[in-house]
Amino acid sequence: MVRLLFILSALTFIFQSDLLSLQFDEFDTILYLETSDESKRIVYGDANGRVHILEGKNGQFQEIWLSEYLEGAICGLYLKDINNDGLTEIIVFTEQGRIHYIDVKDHRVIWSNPPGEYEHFNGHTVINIDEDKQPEIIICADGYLVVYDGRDQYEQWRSEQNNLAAKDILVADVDGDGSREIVLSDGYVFDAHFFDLEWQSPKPFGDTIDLIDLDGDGIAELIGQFQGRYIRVFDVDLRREKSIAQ
Ligand SMILES: [Ca+2]
Ligand SMILES: [Ca+2]
Ligand SMILES: [Ca+2]
Ligand SMILES: [Ca+2]
Repeated sequence: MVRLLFILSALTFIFQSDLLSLQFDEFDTILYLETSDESKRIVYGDANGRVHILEGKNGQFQEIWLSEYLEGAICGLYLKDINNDGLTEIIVFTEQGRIHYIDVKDHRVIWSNPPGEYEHFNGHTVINIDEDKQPEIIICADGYLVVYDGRDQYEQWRSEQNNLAAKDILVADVDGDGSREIVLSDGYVFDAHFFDLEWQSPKPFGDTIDLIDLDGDGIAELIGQFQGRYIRVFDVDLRREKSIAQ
């Protein structure tokens, strides 16, 4: 455990060299926007259902745009070319099951999913997992794991399980077999291509999850954090929590 803490504090130190992006990485609803000129832009979503864009010059930030009410507390923001047209969009998730795409340049809402399509969103990620070039929206919605096409905007798969409550989702090859898995923080591991359930851990992985190869065997360990502090480490390839004695 001492070794783990040492490694984690060393990582924190390295990340601090890029303090601004570290701070934003910690939050699901704050983004740093690159601009072509000297200005810096920050996008954040608040608990009252609005997205704000701030612009900073010479170290001072002021709000240059405020969205309409987007129906539910903002629970996720991503910056991606979601519709594969060569331009980046801001993708917004709200707790009440709404998805909105906002144009980065003129701040128009260019698409929203229908009201009532979903009631509640939990964890989410946006990543390309299949053969079509646009990213997929992978989301824990109303207890299901849902894969939603980013460009054509339809539900392309949903899990049989209807009791999923993942607060965090990641997509990576977590067992070293060369193909990626969708990992849910509440302990489920699905194949990212065929969507088979590969493993259901008897314990949840954490509230938030990440990957670090702690033992240097070339396979990343899954790190789960609870309540912002307590850590569990899992070897997904061995389908067990990493034992302290090893
Ligand atoms: Ca686009
Ligand atoms: Ca795709
Ligand atoms: Ca794998
Ligand atoms: Ca490892």
